[in-house]
Amino acid sequence: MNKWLPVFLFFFFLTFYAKAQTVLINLGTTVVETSPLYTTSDPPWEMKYGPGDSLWMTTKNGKVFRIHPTTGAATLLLDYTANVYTGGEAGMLGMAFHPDFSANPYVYIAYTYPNGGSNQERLSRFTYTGGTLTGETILIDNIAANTTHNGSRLLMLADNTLLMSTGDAANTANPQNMGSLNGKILRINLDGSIPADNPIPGSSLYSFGHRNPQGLMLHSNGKVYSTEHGPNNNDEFQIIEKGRNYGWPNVVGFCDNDMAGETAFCTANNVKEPLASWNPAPAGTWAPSDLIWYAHPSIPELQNSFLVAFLKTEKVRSIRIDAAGEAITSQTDYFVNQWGRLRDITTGPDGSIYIVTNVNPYRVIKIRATGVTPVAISNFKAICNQQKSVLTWTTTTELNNKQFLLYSSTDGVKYDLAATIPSLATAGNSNNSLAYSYTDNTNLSRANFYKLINEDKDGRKKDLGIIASTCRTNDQHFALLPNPAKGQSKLLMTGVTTLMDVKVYNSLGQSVYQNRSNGTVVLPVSKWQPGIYIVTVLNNKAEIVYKNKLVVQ
Ligand SMILES: [Ca+2]
Ligand SMILES: [Ca+2]
Ligand SMILES: [Ca+2]
Repeated sequence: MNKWLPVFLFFFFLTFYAKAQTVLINLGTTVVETSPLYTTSDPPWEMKYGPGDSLWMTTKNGKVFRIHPTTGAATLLLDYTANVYTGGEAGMLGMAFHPDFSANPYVYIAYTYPNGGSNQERLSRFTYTGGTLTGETILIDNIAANTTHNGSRLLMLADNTLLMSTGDAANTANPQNMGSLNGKILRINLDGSIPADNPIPGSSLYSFGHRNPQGLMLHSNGKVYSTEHGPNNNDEFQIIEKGRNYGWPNVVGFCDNDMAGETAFCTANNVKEPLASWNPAPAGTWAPSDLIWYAHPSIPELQNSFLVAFLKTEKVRSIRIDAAGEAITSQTDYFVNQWGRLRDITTGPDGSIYIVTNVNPYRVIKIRATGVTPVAISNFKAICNQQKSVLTWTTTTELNNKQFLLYSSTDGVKYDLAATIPSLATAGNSNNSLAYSYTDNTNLSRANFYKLINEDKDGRKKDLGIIASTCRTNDQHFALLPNPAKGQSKLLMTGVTTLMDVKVYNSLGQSVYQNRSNGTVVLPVSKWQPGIYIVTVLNNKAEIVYKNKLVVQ
């Protein structure tokens, strides 16, 4: 059973801003500015917003950089390129910081290294001092490494223990083998010792049955969430619990027998199922890398959701969960095919989001909310010119705009579409003021109301306001109420001093009613067949001063 809710793919448009390479993207009600902060030929792997209000980044070839989150200035803190094994997906990978960094300036790093004829992975602690990382202390060693499936995400927990994910190192015998450190999530104290409350005394094993988890995050609800690469299907999003079996290689995704024997194995081993198991059609994987929880209000479209960066599908998925944090309520994709493969994602205290790409030249992309409204207008006005309403407005910005919908109403309550006015902006995008004018050719001798709505190219609509135009002849005002009418309708005349001829015609042009009045005329609608009638009022020069359709039901 596929448990996840439908995915809503949004198509985003771009427009180039004055600043080179800065791209504005309309997420709905929020326009974000995206710009490359840092570009490098060193392939980034882990990026975290960390101590010193900086971005800290490992690169697969064995370097650690600190990057200024505004200027993009980068400082090389560690060059371990001579010590790191970088075959395939291996290299310098996950990183975490001591929670009390000012007192204990420790940076924890997982990397793979050549060891005789084989390749292995370790977790080490470095000390940040004088702008460099020095004094390596090995905390866990001799984890099998391979060109694929090296896990290596690090996550600091609130109880000052550290989680490290390990992959199966392309050996499916590892994850269910309690004697192997591979295909696991490991948990240690910050000095490398084994926490007393680990599930197996004296062992760093925390959970097992993993294939290649490369996303780990701690939610404020206390739960640890993880993404994991599936084989050629069933990428997973799940909650990591102490001592649980996550099924690999006997189970992929849910315990649903899409691979033979899953339910029996799940029952026998108390397998923890994922919250989502992604199976793109017709077949394949999306390849999730790391994930964060985005709580900042500056981008409401993303606020209070997980953001997962994907490699193969080149997108960020926003995942919302229920109050208990145990079920997914919605999933929406953003930034699809915007920057190529995405290796990691992090966020800073001001709500900026940083993404590292997995395409050379590798880039750190900064995403932040702007004050820009997707479509903003000023000076929405209506005047009456020769009994016709002339509406004008000016756009101050247009992003992804398709058209304006102009609705008309005689009473300010019921509105009907009067016109669609296409955007004047090239491709719907403009940062210049554009002037719009529209004349309603309806002959008016009364007040009329107009509502303006903008519709963008993705079908999103935004109400831009309501305005009234007043067309009166000598301050005379006429109204038919109700209209449509059943049984009775009144013609109201105000400001009329001289007697007027009131004439009503049916749809064949035959006169059905005639009267002379300068006040209220009760029309004998109950005597008329249902249909459309024309009500006219003529002054003493036989000029039509009012003409309107009356619908009799
Ligand atoms: Ca990360
Ligand atoms: Ca699993
Ligand atoms: Ca399954």
